Amino acid sequence: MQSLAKKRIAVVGLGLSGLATVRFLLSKGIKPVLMDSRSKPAGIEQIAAEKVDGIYLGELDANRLAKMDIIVLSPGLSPTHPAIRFAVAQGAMLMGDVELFARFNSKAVVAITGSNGKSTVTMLVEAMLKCSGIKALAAGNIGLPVLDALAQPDIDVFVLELSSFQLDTTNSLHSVAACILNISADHLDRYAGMAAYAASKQRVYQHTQLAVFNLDDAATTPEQAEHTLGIKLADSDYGIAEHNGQRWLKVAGEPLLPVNDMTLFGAHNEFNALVACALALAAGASREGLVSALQQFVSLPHRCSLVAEKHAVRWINDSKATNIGATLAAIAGLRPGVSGKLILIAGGDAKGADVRELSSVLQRDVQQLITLGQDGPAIAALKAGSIQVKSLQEAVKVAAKLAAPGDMVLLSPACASLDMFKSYADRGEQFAAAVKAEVL
Ligand code: UMA
Ligand code: ADP
Repeated sequence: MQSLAKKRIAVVGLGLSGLATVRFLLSKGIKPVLMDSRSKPAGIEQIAAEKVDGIYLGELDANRLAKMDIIVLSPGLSPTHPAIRFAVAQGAMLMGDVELFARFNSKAVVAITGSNGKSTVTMLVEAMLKCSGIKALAAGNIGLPVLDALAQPDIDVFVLELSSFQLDTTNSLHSVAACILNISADHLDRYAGMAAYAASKQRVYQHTQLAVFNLDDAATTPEQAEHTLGIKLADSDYGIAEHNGQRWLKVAGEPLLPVNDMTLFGAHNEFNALVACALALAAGASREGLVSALQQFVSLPHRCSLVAEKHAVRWINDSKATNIGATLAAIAGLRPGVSGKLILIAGGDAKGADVRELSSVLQRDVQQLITLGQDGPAIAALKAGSIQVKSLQEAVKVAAKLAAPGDMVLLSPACASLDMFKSYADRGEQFAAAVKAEVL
């Protein structure tokens, strides 16, 4: 993008990625116009007004946007916003921060998307590459904006977690390997349906040298890619196989390490580990690097983490389960290890998903359901004897009264947190605090 300096550029959205975009453009000597539909976006005080070409807050001004050559749109805003649509119809070029990254990046990229498991796989790939002596950096949806990552010196491989929102505004990202881990209902408040959501995810395979996909999930099959690698646990090349009397991860046809030597547990994490191995090998990792990373990996917080164990009751925080697929995976992974009742705390903002997909698992694997949040009543209606509460603290109190030795209390909401909390992390922290206050 040699001629960027001569363009009129608007950065729309002043969150983490918008602020990183502003920093990036300023570093190139470009003064962007800034906009945000909120009257007081959190990061506004970080911007020196004299350095930019105007800051416009509140309802997006379609006419001003239409005068732009390029609009860099934040992922939290939909490209179908009427003001954005109008500007694009008038000839403005729309892109996201990941597209801008792609146009300026010259280093290898591994790209990871999916409804669930993205952060775990992203961190695993980064760890595998680092353990192989390769300078890798995880960025994207995981938290570090890609343009901040691009500014860091001496990186060999960028490991990018990409959301469907980011992929919607990305066209020219080249990668050495890319994957869709799985596709289950999520963000249906923004997409017209599952087909549109899946099409957005498929964009990760554009310009990849190796498309890694989930053989058990047809929607992840690459629609266009030169080289593909399908993975499932029962597969013979990348899968789980008996070896020396134990279950081993098998990678590229050879046993890698016993599953019990991994710090991660549950079937979904065995799959995540296999995918991470395939992606990391494609980016130059060694098999020794894969093994070290899998043996040392420290689980990310709020993902099936043990908060407390008291009177033989385990309290598990899976606040990161913000959609139905994640909660189903958590229950499938944890239920076999519970001798008593599974008490599930769920609910929040279901983002337009059909919560009835939880129904059979609620009947079969959950003995007591406690619900909260705006879609709590719809989830409670799926199981007889459910208890609806008004707060997470109340949910913990109710669970503590019902729990007996051998039971597990699992916060795995199947919903976004934003109707009641600042974020999934805030929800997980409030849960942990309530559990500690109640039972420790
Ligand atoms: N917003 C407005 N008006 C605006 C701009 C934003 O109301 O003009 C709202 C959005 O609707 C959203 C919030 O502000 O509720 C933040 O949106 P944003 O686009 O400014 O977000 P950033 O702070 O830039 O963070 C984004 C990703 N957030 C989203 O896609 C919503 C972060 O992923 C990511 O870590 C960060 O860029 C760095 O790359 C978070 C996320 O929730 C974890 N992702 C979703 C998910 O994982 O389900 C997709
Ligand atoms: P993401 O970044 O896509 O939200 P995370 O790695 O943070 O994914 O995991 C979020 C939740 O999704 C976890 O708490 C777990 O319950 C579930 N999960 C993780 N990996 C998978 C997978 N491969 N398939 C289904 N669910 C998964």
